[in-house]
Amino acid sequence: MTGVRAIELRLVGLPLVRPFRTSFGVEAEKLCILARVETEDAWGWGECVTGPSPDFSGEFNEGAWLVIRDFLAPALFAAGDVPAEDLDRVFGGVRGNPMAKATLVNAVLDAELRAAGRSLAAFLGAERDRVACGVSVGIAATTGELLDQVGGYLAEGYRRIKLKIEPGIDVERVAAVRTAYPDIPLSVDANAAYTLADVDVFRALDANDLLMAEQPLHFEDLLDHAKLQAEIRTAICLDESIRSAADAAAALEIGACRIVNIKQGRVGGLLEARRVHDVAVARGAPVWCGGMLETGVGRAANLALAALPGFTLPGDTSASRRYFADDITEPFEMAADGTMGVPPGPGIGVEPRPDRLAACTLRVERLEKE
Ligand code: SMG
Ligand code: MG
Repeated sequence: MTGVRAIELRLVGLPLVRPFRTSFGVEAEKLCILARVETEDAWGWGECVTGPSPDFSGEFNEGAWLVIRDFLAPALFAAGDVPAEDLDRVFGGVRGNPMAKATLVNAVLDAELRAAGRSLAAFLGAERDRVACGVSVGIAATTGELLDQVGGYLAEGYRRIKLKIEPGIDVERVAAVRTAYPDIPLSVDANAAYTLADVDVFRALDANDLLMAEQPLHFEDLLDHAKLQAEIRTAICLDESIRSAADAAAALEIGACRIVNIKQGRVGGLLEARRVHDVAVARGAPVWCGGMLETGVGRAANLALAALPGFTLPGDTSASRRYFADDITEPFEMAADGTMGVPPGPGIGVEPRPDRLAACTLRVERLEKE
């Protein structure tokens, strides 16, 4: 491949079909950055998983835009003809900012694979052409509403239900869903809303035969997670705490979790995501593919990743329509058996539809190699 000669950054906005409430806030609209890199041979797409505010992580859209424009893009242009595998080194002078880095790593990888006519799934080492899908259910206004939503998703075929929880909206809600559906694979996600003082909440949740409790405590506190894991039967899964393969190794080593949620955007891109997978597999820990309400661009990348052999649990790889009435790409649809096909085409296998891209774009900036 030849080097990247231009990058088009684009802020896009899409309404969500229903507001998504987590322990840190409510989102009614999807706002994110899409990057398109151009080389002599091809172009490639990357979606940034940041949102409008630094809540899920310290990164956010406007910050990521500046990090890409002022630091990562100049480094990429200066690097010349380098494969995506070398971008860790190229971006090594920029600390942190894995979500901004992932945007370009994934876009360059997509361009490389399109030029080579190879699918992302094949490149990553996928062993399946369909993946099992779960769904993440936001905090509902009432238990009745929650049960309605869960019932609807189960009727669509979702193979695992994840309930968002927060202090005060937890044990009773989860028990109500478990009572209504005694046999479904069920998990909870706290998005770091609890402390060790809440151990009794997690002991009570133990009665619900949960697959896992995701990110119960502070995102920087592996030790407290290890202490909590020692006190409860339910497996802890870490999400926000895992920003790299090194984090995953540390967390598994000290018993801070037994399961890892892999979000390629959170760990700096698809290549580091594969390393997180490898670390977990080597330690016998199951992994699954997380989601950040991605448009079809990011969803396609997630599906390829979720097809790796260590992804043994259903991911937050839901159908486009769980979030968007009209996605930017052709919509991803889930079959009635709760599985979704992995795109077989070159690179991520999909691209934004020009009319939808134009309709969703709020701002564009073109960066060119001098
Ligand atoms: O893409 O279906 C999805 C979202 C799944 O719950 C989901 N993601 O903590 O795992 C998580 C949340 C973070 C999203 S809020 C920005
Ligand atoms: Mg999570």
